[in-house]
Amino acid sequence: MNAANTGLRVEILGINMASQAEYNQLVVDSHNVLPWLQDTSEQDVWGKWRIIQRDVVVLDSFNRPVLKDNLTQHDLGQVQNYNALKNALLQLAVPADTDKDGLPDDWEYGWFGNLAVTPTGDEDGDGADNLTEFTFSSSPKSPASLPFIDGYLARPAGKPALGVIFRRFAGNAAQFVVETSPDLINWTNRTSEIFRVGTVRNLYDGTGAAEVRYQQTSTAGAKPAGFIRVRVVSP
Ligand SMILES: [Ca+2]
Ligand SMILES: [Ca+2]
Ligand SMILES: [Ca+2]
Repeated sequence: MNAANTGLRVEILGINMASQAEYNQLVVDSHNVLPWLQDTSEQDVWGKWRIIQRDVVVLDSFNRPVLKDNLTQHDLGQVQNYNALKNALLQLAVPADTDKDGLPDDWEYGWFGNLAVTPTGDEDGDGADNLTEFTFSSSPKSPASLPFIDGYLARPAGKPALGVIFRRFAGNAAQFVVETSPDLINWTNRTSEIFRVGTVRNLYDGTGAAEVRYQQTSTAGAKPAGFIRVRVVSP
């Protein structure tokens, strides 16, 4: 789903039962394409979510379980079962914003329990407004939690190249354009100058945060000066 609909930010992963670790190799050998996690008796995800074999648990963008389906009872080979699960995933992948203020409902409810907060508000007084805290997936209730963005210097082929790493909300309520410039005047996001390193990595820490890394190509890095900026635009 994620590979086919990159704009939807649907992530699907498998969680093996704690006592069934011996079957992991079987899953690997069967060319499983899903990220595959092993539950443990300490974590007890199966127990906490009351999972039985072949359950599908759908989480919202705050990692809260909102729907459960069982693929033995509802065989996906039946078109109505397939469509029901697909439609539920599609619906949840688009965050609702009832008051149309740019902050998704589940984010507002998750942090504040209501829809009364505003994008320009700064409830924790840390200088980052709520829209910025949401966009970069920091906590709007903790002044110690600020949008995380950091630079680094890489050396592809022995030449210096600037990189940036930042955290973002994993949902698709905002688009991030990362650009580089040799002079702070002319900016570009051409892949000949800057590229994403690896994939967007969901942290699965309950905040909906994902981490992403961009880096100048050796072409951009070879210029006398270089800068990177992260620009956020509405989708
Ligand atoms: Ca809202
Ligand atoms: Ca704040
Ligand atoms: Ca904060």
